[in-house]
Amino acid sequence: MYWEQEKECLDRPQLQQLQLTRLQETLRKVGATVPFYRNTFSKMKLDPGKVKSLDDLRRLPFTKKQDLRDNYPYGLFAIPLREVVRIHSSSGTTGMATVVGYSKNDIVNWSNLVARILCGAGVTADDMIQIAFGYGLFTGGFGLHYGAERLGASVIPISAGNTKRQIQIMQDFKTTALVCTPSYALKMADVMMDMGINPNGLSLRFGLFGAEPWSEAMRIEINERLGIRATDNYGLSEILGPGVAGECQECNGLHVNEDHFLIEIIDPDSLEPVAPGEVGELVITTLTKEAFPVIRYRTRDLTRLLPEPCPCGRTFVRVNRMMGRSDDMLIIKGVNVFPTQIESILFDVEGTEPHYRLIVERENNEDKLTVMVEVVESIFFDAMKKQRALMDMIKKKMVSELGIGVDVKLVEERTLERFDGKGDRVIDRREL
Ligand code: DLL
Repeated sequence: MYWEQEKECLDRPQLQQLQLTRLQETLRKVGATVPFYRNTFSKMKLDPGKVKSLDDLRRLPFTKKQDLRDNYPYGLFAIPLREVVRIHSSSGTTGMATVVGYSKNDIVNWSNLVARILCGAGVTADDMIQIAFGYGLFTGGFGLHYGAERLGASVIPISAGNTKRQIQIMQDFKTTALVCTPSYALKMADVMMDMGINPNGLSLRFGLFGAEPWSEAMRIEINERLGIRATDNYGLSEILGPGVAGECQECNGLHVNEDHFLIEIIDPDSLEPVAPGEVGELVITTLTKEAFPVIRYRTRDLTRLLPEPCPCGRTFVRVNRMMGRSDDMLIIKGVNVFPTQIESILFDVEGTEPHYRLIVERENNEDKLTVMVEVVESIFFDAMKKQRALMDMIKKKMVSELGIGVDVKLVEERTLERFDGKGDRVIDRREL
């Protein structure tokens, strides 16, 4: 099922030609209208008019989050404010907020791209979509909302939070597709249990989850508990919001909307491209954005290309689910560890619940990682022996799969805080 088959299945040479034309146009525009780009190009003695192939992209400068902050709020806009019809802003969890804008045409493209992702995931105009992302400056709520309407589906714009009401509405309004963060989907599954509602009795069939990293193990958990098929979709405010990439029904990597975005995967240290299939930082250049075009944006998100053709027939390249952001990477005793790796290990252990926290401390100049994980009631109240066996098993798995020793603390079900939006499972006390 395609939303725009003629585009999503373009053959490579045609797609590359389209990308090149759009890249040239974008460079011409930012060179003419955005002082930041004009100055950077001239400092590097770069004539954007001389970009004649997609490979020339590598000569262009990167744009970083700091550049957006330095130009707060409107310095990087490429059109006059009076032509801007929407403003969004990133949450600013890692520092000062950044501001992005959209022209009328940008909103049309954005809606189309999100509709594409919904359609790729199997959602149709017949679906009833409950959007449990926050509506507001965050791009999740409005982005998915416009995309769902564009598809012709029915939208329930409930926004995030008030979980019992979400579930009541899901039941009464016969929601077929749930849109939120994977963390919130897990919380909903818990609350459903508390309310005595069997998810199999609901009309729910699809879950479209994104806005934060999650593991394959978490997908399986959500699918089983909610009786749905969960797909992953990715995006970021600086580039568009949701709509940059999404999984098709193969559920094996996210197709990048390559007619609108040019991607590279680079080594974050050398800034050179990694070998195809190697993990690196995703870098994105927008090809059609009018209000807020960005050249070679360093997302900090780590992934790898899946270069094999997808059985679905789309030719847009797939990237593997994000491992996390480079800022999320924990360095424990010199070993690099991503929270999603720990999540995968924990979710595979019988007797644990899919809720955990990672606490990093420094004791006697040594890093110490404590994994707090909820366990099922039968184990928590069971003999010490069983608890000890479970703790030992988790420790052993961590050593063999990650190469680090960890402390494990088993906690009672429902003791760790749940999340309505993006989850935050790491407490790093080392800098305190
Ligand atoms: O989270 C946009 C979005 C909304 C995407 C709804 C998908 C669905 P920001 O708040 O700017 O925008 O955060 C962007 O979130 O750089 C990633 O680190 C992370 N992220 C987003 N989607 C995924 C995903 C929205 N599917 C930042 N997997 C990005 C992993 C994700 N991380």
